[in-house]
Parts: sequence; structure tokens; C-alpha cells
Amino acid sequence: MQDRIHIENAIKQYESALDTRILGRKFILLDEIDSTNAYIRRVESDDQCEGMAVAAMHQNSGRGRLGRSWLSEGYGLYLSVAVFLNSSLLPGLPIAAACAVTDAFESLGMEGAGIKWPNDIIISGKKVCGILCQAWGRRAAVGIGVNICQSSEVFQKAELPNAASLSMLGYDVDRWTTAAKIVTALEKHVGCLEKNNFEETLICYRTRCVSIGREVIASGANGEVHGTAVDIDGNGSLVIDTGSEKVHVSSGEVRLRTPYGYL
Ligand code: BT5
Repeated sequence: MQDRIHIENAIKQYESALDTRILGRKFILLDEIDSTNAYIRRVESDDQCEGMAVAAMHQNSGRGRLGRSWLSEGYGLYLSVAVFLNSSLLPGLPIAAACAVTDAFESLGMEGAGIKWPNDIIISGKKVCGILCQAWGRRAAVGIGVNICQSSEVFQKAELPNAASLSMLGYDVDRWTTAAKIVTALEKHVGCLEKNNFEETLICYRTRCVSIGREVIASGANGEVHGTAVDIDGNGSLVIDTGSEKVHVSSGEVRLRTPYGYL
């Protein structure tokens, strides 16, 4: 009974902050799941899946990029949105998602959120949100994990010194309102992508990208690229100036040089 009231209140909170035409109007809130992205993949029919948002109070097998895991302990937001897109537009989706999260944060009064390419959301040098976009044909899951209110001990225990929750940084936000604001902003940026109006989203991304202007090391299937990150190109790739050429990196890991080494 208690749990049902809890879930009903959460859904009300979400619905009152949502302002979309399609995305997230179908909202599924679960107590526990392996991974909300995996849930989107398993939905049988495309008709049922299109635009769906699914969130869980807990994930027991949260995923990051490149086979990594996402710590899903405690009071965090674990959210996936099903977006149906032409495959040629898929490279733009992580860019749209990162802009959606930073727009939502801004609308909730959180200033200074930066994007570390491709889509870590950083506040005061700490990772507060990660994004995992996965696609199966036209069906894509935009998976968003936001650390809302975990204590620093959770991250210490997990040996994640660069992670923090919004509450640790002094921001007290409701997770379902945050979810609705992110989905609302995502619909806007995905709309730009679909209408060939992606420059607006790219400008938003470039303005917030903390990787640009920094010395970086990109590691991928073809080895390492060392240089200065100078731009994000029209496909969302990071442009790295090595001194002798400009290399466009579309995937993999990029570390930024800091006074303490590469992070
Ligand atoms: C990400 O991957 O940052 C994408 C995370 C996406 C999570 C969401 S939650 C809802 C949906 N369902 C899923 O199963 N996934 C999505 P990546 O860039 O590979 O970063 C992963 C790395 O971030 C890990 O190897 C850790 O170093 C670090 N990390 C893990 N959990 C973290 C957390 N809660 N906060 C900050 N950093 C974390």
C-alpha cells in the first residue's frame, strides 16, 4: 500500500512537470529492473514502445558505455526514453541527450553544468550524470543516470572519486521533476535533429562542452590520439588538433589534462 502511494505520487510529480507531445507521455515507473535501457530493448511491439519513458527506483545491472557498469545505488534517477529515428540521424542522439540534460538542469536552477565529450555531465569537476544511447534498428534507447541524492560514502565505497550527487553539490531537486524536464528538453533537441535544424543543438553543445580548448588523449580501436580538442563537428565528433593534423574522433574514451594528470 505504502509503495503504491509512493509510486502514484512519483507519477503525479512527473506528469505535472512534463511538457511534450509524444516523448514520455507513456511513462512506466518500476520498483526494480536490471537496466532501463534493456527494458526498452525487450518491449515487443514498436507501436507500444515508441516515445515510452521508463524509470526505476533501483537498477541491479546498470550499464555504462563500452561494457562498463553504472553504479545505481541509492536515490538516483535511472531513466530511458525510446526514440525512433532514421539510422543516419543516430550519431546526433548523444549530442541531443547531453543538451537535454544540461537544459533541464538549468531550468531547475543549476548553473554551470558542463559536458565532457561525448556525454558525461559535470558540475564542479564531478560527474553527476552519464548517458548511454543504444540502438536496435530504428529503435534507440536514450539512457540517463543522474545522481540525485546519494551520500559521498556511496561513491567512496565504489571507488568513484570523480562522482558526486546533486545534493552533495548543494542542489536539492526532485527526481521525477528532473526526469520530466529532461524528457521535455529531449523532445525539443530530437525535433531539431529530425527537422535538419541540428545547428542549434550543436551550438548549445559546443557552448557547454568542457573538453574544447583542453589537452586531451583519445583512445579508441585505432590507438591513441594526443592533442588539443578544438571543436565538435556536424556529426558530433570531437575534433582534435595534434599539431600536424585535425583528427575527428567519433567514439571511444577521451581523457582531459588537469593539473593532477589526465582524468
Ligand atoms: C555512462 O557510461 O556514463 C553512461 C551511464 C548511463 C546510465 C543510465 S541509467 C539508465 C540507463 N540504464 C542503464 O543501464 N544505463 C543507463 P560511461 O561513460 O561508460 O561511464 C561509466 C563510468 O562512469 C564507470 O566506469 C565509472 O567510472 C563511472 N561511474 C559509474 N557509475 C557512476 C555514477 N553513478 N556516477 C558517476 N560516475 C559513475
